[in-house]
Amino acid sequence: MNENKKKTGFGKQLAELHRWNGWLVVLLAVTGLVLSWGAVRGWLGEGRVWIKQLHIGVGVVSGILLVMYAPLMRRHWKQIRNRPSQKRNLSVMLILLVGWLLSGIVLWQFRHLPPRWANNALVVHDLLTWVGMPYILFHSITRIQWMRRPERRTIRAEAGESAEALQPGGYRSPTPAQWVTRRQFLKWSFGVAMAVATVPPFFRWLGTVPGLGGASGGGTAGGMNDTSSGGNRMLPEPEPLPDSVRVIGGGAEGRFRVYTVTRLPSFDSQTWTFTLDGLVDRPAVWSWERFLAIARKVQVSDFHCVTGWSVYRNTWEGIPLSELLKLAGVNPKAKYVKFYSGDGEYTDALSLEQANMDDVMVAILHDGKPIHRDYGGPARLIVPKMYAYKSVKWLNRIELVDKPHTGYWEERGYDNDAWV
Ligand SMILES: Nc1nc2c(c(=O)[nH]1)N[C@H]1C(S)=C(S)[C@@H](COP(=O)(O)O)O[C@H]1N2
Ligand SMILES: [Mo]
Repeated sequence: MNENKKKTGFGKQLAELHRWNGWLVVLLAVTGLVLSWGAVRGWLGEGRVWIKQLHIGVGVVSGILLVMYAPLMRRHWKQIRNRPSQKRNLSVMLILLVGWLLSGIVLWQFRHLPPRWANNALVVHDLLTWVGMPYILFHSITRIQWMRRPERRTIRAEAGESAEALQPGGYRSPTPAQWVTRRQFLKWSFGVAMAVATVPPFFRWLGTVPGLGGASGGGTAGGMNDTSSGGNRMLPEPEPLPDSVRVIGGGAEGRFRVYTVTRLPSFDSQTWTFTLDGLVDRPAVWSWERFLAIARKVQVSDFHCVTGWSVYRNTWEGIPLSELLKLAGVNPKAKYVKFYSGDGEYTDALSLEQANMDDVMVAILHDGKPIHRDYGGPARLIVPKMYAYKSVKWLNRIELVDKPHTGYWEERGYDNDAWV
């Protein structure tokens, strides 16, 4: 009696944890998918920062749940020792939850950790999602009542059926054949539908993982050297410096994720111009050809996105911003440098002092190739010491101003202080 009561309490506790865990995973899945969905990043704006906080908060709560479950685990495992499918389920869920939790903590605290950790954690977090989400969906959908007990819906007891065959409520168990067919059918058709839905995006994702078909050592990020019709039409092509030709960084390690807050813009050397104006002595507008005539330098630097990915040892060739500013003659009234993207939407700014750091560059080549349209070509800003939201893509205007300017992402909640 006593023993029985205890068991019910234990079972209730487990059921409660299971239910909570279920809802938390749903919340994490929804917020996580929104966060990783590049296309909505632009119009989410500030909302993205909120969703990220929510995702982290829910993640922490699910970690607490795991800690609460830990002391119950031994007993739970004993209880299901004769049920292989439940044991498999439990193991998979624990691996998923612990993996998500640990990689999530790294992504959350990445500012305090070496950048390579964050990169790997992001791959682990994504991979677990690709494997785990279909698994969990399958697990929960095939376990809802209607799937588990198809007899309840369909196989009503015929009048006059023998009483022992009846279950409470006047239903009877299906014959094994009926049961297996319906259940298997639903399960398998659901499984196939899910495979069809997840396999293609999974392979697209695989292509973005460094070392797994994604650009790794020596590779320029997927078609970054592609100057064909899909991208820009910038002629003549820039003549790379010897250090660029030799790719002194050894080839970028990692892969850029293409970000934009507008539709991807395209540029043509016939119409493209680069403007430097505002509080300067000699404002200038360069054509592509004249822009290419300005002396360039080559640098090797790492590139860090605040969302957790990095690309290491990029060999950038371009005009050091300090040289460009010298060329224009900065007026003493100027305090800030404002950057405009040719997408017509994105802007950012640096203080004059930050802008004069020697590795801030208007880059036009990456690993010896013209920067592809998708990655900000023909010219993009590079601020290696700061998170890449400062690195304005499709840069086509620099203005010297006397008041601070709040950039696109800063306007939407990002820190104006973007030091890596
Ligand atoms: N014009 C423009 N510049 C931009 C962005 C953008 O959306 N539009 N995203 C910024 C952010 S947050 C990052 S991480 C990098 C991404 O560069 P990539 O798209 O070449 O990987 O560009 C930065 N510059
Ligand atoms: Mo970013």
